[in-house]
Amino acid sequence: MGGGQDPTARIQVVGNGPVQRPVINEVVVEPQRDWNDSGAGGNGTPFDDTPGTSVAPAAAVTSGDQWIELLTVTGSPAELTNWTLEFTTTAGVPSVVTLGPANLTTSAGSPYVLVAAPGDVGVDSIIRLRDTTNAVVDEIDLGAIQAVVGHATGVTDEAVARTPDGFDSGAVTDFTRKPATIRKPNP
Ligand SMILES: [Ca+2]
Ligand SMILES: [Ca+2]
Ligand SMILES: [Ca+2]
Repeated sequence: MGGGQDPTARIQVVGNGPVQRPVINEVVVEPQRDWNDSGAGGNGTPFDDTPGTSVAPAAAVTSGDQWIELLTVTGSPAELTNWTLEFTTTAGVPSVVTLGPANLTTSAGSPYVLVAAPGDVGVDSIIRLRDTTNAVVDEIDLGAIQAVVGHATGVTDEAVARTPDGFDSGAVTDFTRKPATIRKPNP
């Protein structure tokens, strides 16, 4: 927690700051919880706000529990269909995931759209969102962000999240470590 936590400054940023969509809003690439409900204690619906009860380190918490939350305009898969998400895997291999209804998790009435288990995202990867013309719509550099905010140490700092929610000035400092808020506004 640094000087950026001053509540007055935060209110000013919400009112005047750049908010554009879609953006990569929150990322969990060092999962601390069993988001895909592969172990005990979940509700049987993967990647909702009732994960399994296992907490890392645990056999049920793996790269299969990673997720990337996008804040969109419509919340519909149509907005992102045939867009791509690029990242580097933990093995250092470039990976491109083409988005569509099959790999986007949406919630009725919500602009938050989830890419669940995109595939072994390297913890210091650059993540890029490209539209159907291959233009980069958003890009985040986890290595640069984590050089500032550090790596996940537990459930209370599991996520790298835009703060305030959706805020995008292009700076590393748009992101802080937070408890995960999957498919919901960042606190
Ligand atoms: Ca799991
Ligand atoms: Ca669940
Ligand atoms: Ca969130």
